[in-house]
Amino acid sequence: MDAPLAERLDAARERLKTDSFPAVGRVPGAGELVLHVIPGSHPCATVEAALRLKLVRYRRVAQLPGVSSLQQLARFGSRTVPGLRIGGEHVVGSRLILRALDGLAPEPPLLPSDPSARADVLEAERWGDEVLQVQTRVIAAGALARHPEAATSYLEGSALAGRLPERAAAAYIRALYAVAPRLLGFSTPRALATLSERLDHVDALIARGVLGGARPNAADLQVAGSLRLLLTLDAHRAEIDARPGGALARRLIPEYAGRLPA
Ligand SMILES: N[C@@H](CCC(=O)N[C@@H](CS)C(=O)NCC(=O)O)C(=O)O
Repeated sequence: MDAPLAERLDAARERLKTDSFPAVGRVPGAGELVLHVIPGSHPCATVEAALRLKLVRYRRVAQLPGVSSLQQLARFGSRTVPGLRIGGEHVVGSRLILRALDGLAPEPPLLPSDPSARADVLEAERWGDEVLQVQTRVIAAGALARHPEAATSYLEGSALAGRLPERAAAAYIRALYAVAPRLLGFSTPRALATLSERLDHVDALIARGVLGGARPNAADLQVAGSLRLLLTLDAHRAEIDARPGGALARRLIPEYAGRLPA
């Protein structure tokens, strides 16, 4: 690995540490890029959009929710996806992966060079991860618990498509999402009650020029992942499509498998 790349990645990790960023990661070397995802996962969609933007080739490993947590613990030492393997090195967490990608493939950069614009984008990205992403997960999990039969629609186009009988998949998802929200302390009603406020915040960030510029940044991608997942929910599609945030999400992530009835 060349020195400037190692330095950039070290600097990224230091900054994320002081931001008390929860994910873990190791500085990647060179080699094949393998992205571990759960089909339908919004932070995974964020990372895939970044890889597309940078024209970086990667191999995608699709994992089932639930089982994925154990696979990730074993492979990455951390439960969640997205996880990116670069040669023998591992990076977990959408924000940390985007920092690593900027180190590996600097063009186009996902953070502005102007310090004040950069600070705004990093703060919007943090909010997109810690607030909007979490809330989107709660809303989508609640909808899946009510409509487990729709779960296989999220597998379309992935290596898992057609590999699970529909009824078995529905029973598995029903059981998983009956316990997961409680284990993780999810409250779907609370998440739904403040969704419009969150969408207003996205639109305000677009109006301020932090999001939605001609050159997509890390916060655009983080927010787009969540809004794009919400656009697959019949209950929220119209409200989001009527907003600038909806257009941004569709521009950055044109395709997103899956559909959940209202
Ligand atoms: N903020 C993290 C969150 C990742 C996350 O929670 N991913 C979910 C899928 S959307 C997951 O892997 N959940 C499995 C688990 O919590 O065990 C990121 O952006 O990478």
